[in-house]
Amino acid sequence: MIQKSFVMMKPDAVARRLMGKILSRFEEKGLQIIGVKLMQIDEELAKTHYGEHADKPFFDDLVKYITSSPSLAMVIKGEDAISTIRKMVGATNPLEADLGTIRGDYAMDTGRNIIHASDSPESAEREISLFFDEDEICEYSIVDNVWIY
Ligand code: RTP
Ligand code: MG
Repeated sequence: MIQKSFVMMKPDAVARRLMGKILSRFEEKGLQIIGVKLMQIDEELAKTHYGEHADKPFFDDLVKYITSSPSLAMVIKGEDAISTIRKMVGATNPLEADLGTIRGDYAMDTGRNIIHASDSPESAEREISLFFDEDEICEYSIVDNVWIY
C-alpha cells in the first residue's frame, strides 16, 4: 500500500551536515520526498510530538535535545513507506542498529540518534498533521516511477 511517513532529521543530523547524505538514501531507495521543512522545534511541539514518552525518565533530555537547534521535518511517500523507512532508520540505540541503517552508520548514542520516523499509520497521520499544513505538502508524479514500480 502506498503510504506517507513523517521523518525528521534531529538537530545533530543537521548540525553534523548529514542532511544531504540521509536525504539521498531515501531518494536512492525509490521513495519520494513530498514535504521538507527546516525548523526550530519549540518546547510545546516537542512535548506534543513525543507525548507518548511524557512519563519516561529520558523525556526532559529528549525535549532538550529536540529543541536544541533546527531539525529537518519531512514527509516521505512510497509503497509500505512507514515500515520501509523504520528499517532504513534502524534500532533506537545506534550501537544495536545494524550497519547499513542510518543510525547504525552515523550514530553512537540513543540520546543522539539523528533521526525520527513514524512507527505506524496512526502515528504517521498524527505527526504529518502536527508538523505540516496541507499546502506545504506537494504531491507530484515522477517520470522514473515506471522503473521503480
Ligand atoms: P523516534 O520516535 O525518535 O523515531 O525513535 P524510536 O521510535 O526508535 O524510539 P522511541 O522509543 O520512540 O524513543 C524516542 C526517542 O527518545 C530518545 N530515547 N532516549 N535514553 C533513553 O533511554 C532513550 N530512549 C529513547 C531517543 O532519541 C529516541 O529516538
Ligand atoms: Mg518512536
